[in-house]
Amino acid sequence: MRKTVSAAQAIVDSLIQHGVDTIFGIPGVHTYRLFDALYERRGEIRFVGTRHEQGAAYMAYGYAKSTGRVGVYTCVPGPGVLNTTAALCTAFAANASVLCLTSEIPAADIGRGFGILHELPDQLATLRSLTKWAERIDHPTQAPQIIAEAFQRMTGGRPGPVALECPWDTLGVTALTEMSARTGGLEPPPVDQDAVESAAELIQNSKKPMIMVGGGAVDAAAEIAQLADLIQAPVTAHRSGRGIVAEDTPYGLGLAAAYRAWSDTDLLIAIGTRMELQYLRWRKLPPNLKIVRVDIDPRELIRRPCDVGLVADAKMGVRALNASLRSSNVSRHSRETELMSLKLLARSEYESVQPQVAYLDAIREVLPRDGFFVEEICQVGFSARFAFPVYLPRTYVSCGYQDNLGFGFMTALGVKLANPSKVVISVNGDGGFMFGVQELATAVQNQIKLIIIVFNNRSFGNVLRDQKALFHGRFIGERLRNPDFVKLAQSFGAVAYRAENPAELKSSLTAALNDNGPVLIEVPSEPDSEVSPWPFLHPWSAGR
Ligand SMILES: Cc1ncc(C[n+]2csc(CCOP(=O)(O)OP(=O)(O)O)c2C)c(N)n1
Repeated sequence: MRKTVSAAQAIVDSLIQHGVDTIFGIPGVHTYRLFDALYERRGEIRFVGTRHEQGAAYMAYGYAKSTGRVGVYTCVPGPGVLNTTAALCTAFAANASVLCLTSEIPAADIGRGFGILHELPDQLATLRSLTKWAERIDHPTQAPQIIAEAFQRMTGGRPGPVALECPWDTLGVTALTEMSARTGGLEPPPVDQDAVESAAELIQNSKKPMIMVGGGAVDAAAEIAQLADLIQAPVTAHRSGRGIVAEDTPYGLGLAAAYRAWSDTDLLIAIGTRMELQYLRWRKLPPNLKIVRVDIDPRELIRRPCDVGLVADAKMGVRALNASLRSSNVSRHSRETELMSLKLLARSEYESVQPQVAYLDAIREVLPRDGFFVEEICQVGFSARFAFPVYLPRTYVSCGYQDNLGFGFMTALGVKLANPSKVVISVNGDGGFMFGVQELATAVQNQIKLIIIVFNNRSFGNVLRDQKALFHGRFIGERLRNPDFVKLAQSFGAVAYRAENPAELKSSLTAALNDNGPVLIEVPSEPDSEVSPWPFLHPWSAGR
């Protein structure tokens, strides 16, 4: 359909055509036209205003990461864009389809250094260095096609963030525009049957295979469960792949239990994962280990070579592998008893990581199976990576390898907005929570029923412990003087509780399920009162 529209109208129309129902952000003079176009379509696309651009970008990240759909935010150019870069690099790290929609100085002035409001030397180059793809929309007639391409790039192949900028004046330029653009995802690569047969052969020759799944495998849960059953292999994950196989079933192995099986493993089947856990954390590869990889991103097979590499969508690749194994009647003895006892052994080992494990148990008892847990860079968050069982794909939301302090609370708001009928719990340290504390206002204003736990040890606890252990107590920059978190949350208009121990946390969480709007629960403790979770995350450095 052709219409005379402004670039701003064409952009908003294209977003709606691609199914976008929510956009996070903050307006400014460069984007007024865009906001006016959003106002015209306010019945079809919801705008959620935030108190800082980083909040908008993290919310878009949480929206994308928890659903697999595209999360969209908008901000002014220059400082506005730069305020979102930690979230953009997180989206890149964790393969999330996030669209950054921004503006520019007037088109004819770009790159000329006049010193115009919010000017950067080369914003497009900056955005290109942080995303999978970035482009400028120079005219309304280009908007539908460029947005279609943006969606294709965000969701096709390995997902990732994309940025688009449309200059301040261009947003208001009108032209007769073809509104329907060619859309559609990228075709997945064809599955190479020869590679499938070679992988199947390695699998048949293995005695103790292990399957490692990452974020690239979240949509292949059924196929992976079949593979695990066929070859009696445990399935483990580090962060984004958690819950693909439920961790309360014999074959879903948390990383602490999986580490116990690692030295005997003779074949690693890595599906949609960088294998960061094995290469950077476990480090020591078992002698004679063979590796089969299934990955849609061919560059992965170059980064970390393997014995057989299958460039494929996880679902299609594993389905082909299963068919090949079935046709050769592979059959294995059950490893259920062995795997269940590994789980018990691991639990008895990490039981010592207190009080985090007791708090995580309390959260798990209250959070429904399909509820979301958003971790943080804090003692409870780190411990959750091995001590908080996950049951469904996408329900454990992490920031991938960036480990950027403060991402959690803001991300969790986006998770809750995208999954309004599900319970969402965000765990935070006092340090990380204060990175996004202003978004309590967004939570209250939009009645976002998120449960926020703040574990307040009055310190950057991880730094404190490191300085004590590695620098003989030469403490610097580790102590935090905090507000009263309960009063602070109440002053924003949120419900707030204080819980002094795991039992109190459990009852506060139970109460929170029935409260309206956001709830903050503060859990106070003394500095340096947590047992280190690191021996379970970096066992090589702890000599394990
Ligand atoms: C963006 C960013 N800044 C700094 C750090 C370094 N860092 C890692 S953990 C940590 C302390 C976290 O403190 P808090 O949130 O209070 O959690 P705790 O460790 O006390 O449980 C810091 C400063 C980081 N990972 N990311």
